[in-house]
Order: sequence, then structure tokens, then C-alpha cells
Amino acid sequence: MTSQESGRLAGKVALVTGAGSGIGQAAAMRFAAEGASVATLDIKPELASLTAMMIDKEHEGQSLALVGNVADAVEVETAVELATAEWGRLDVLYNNAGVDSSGSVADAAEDDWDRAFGVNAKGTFLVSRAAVRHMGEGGSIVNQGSVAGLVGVPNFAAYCASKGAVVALTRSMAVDLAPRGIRVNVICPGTVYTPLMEPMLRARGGGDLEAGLAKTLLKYPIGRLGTPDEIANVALFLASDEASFMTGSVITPDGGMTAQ
Ligand code: 1HS
Repeated sequence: MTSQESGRLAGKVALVTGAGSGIGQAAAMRFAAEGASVATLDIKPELASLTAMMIDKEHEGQSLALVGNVADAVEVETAVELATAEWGRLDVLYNNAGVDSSGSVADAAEDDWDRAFGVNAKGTFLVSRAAVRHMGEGGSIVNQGSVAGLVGVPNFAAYCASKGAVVALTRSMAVDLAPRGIRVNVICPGTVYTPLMEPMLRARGGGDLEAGLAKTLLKYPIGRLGTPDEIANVALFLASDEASFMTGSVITPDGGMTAQ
């Protein structure tokens, strides 16, 4: 029996944003391994295609590479329509695409604020708005928040605020969509070593990446940063019917960072 027949997402169609690297790539691969057909949306075409090819190598015909900026309403509508048309349905949306920011409220640039909110908050709204037109009973939306949406992180004002908005939007979406049988939950990961995080880690170390990593590890009782696969595991659970009684939930795979 193939994973498409027996996997935890057997027969499901998923759209993963920011699927070209890091957590999004790990989740897209994991979803496909568990039987889903996966549309891999990324702003970088070569990365969207890379993940789709990696999926196709193991699970032929289960991937579709899409290019688009989640902050652009027209590109989002086009991508969601293409994903839905490919397999005739849409069951799972993982709003993973995100950007970081730099600076405190005292020195952050206005365009840095606008970019963080445009991608992290508005992007989650735009893709969800387009996707729910095609989703129904049993649908699952997983939003990507952050521990930074729950606690203050130094010199990360716009990122913190935008991820806090994702947490609040998740709860609102959960209430609005529950009558339609669509569940909405948010993952608030601790730091996972991905390309997105290097600028923040380097800045934290005064330009020295290793020093920034060392300082960051002091915030994690578990003694290490997370891996993309560890977050993808949580996304898979929330996407699957195993989380059938969960909506509006905030899940923190963070190595104990917010426990202290
Ligand atoms: C990038 C991820 O959303 C975590 S935000 C930074 C948290 S920490 O590095 O200051 O613990």
C-alpha cells in the first residue's frame, strides 16, 4: 500500500508557502511522505521547483511548484487557483512563508516594519482568504507564528509584532471557520537554524554568527536550537485528522524557551 493510500495525509491536497527552504521545505516533504499532494509555493522559482522535484523523486506526481509573493493579492489568488485546479480540491494550508526584521522600536526602519507585516501578517491573511474559498469540512490551516509572537525578543520589534498578529488572526479565523469544519491553529517555534535566522543570529553576536548562536543557546533550557523536521512534525500533526478537536490552539515547539 502506498503512502498516498495509507499515510496520515492520505488523499489530501496541501499548499505550503515558503516551501523552498527551511521549515517549509521540511513540511512539504513530510506531508508528501504521508500521502498528500503538495503545492510548493515560494517567492524564488528555483526554490519552489527544488522542493517539488525532491518530492517528485520519491512520490511521483504529488507535487506542483508555484511562484508567488504571499504579500501580493493577485499572485496569491493565482497560486491558490492553480493548486486547487491541479488536484480538484484543497484540504491543508501551511502559512509558513515569513521574513525577519531588524531593530527595536527606537531604530527600526518603517519599510522594515511594512515588510514584516506585509509578508508575515498580511500574507497569512491573503493566502487564507483565497484558500478558504476551496476548503470545506475537514480542512486544516496551520499558521506559522513564533515565540517572538508570545514574548519580547530584543531588536526584533516588527517581527515580534507581526507574529503576535498571526497568533491573534489564528484565533479569529478559528472562530469564524469552525462552523464550516475548517480548523485553524498556530505553531510558535523557537529558533530553528535556517537561512532566515542568520541575519538575526549574526546581529546578536555583533557580526559574529558563532557568538550570536552562543548567546541564543542560553535562552533554550533544552540546550540546542530546533530543526526544521521537528517543526514539520508539529505541522503534520495539526494538518492531520489526529488534531480533529484542535482549533485556535497555540503550539510552542521551543525547547523550553517560553517556559522560563
Ligand atoms: C525565528 C523564530 O521565530 C524565533 S524568534 C527568535 C527567538 S530567540 O532566538 O530570541 O530565542
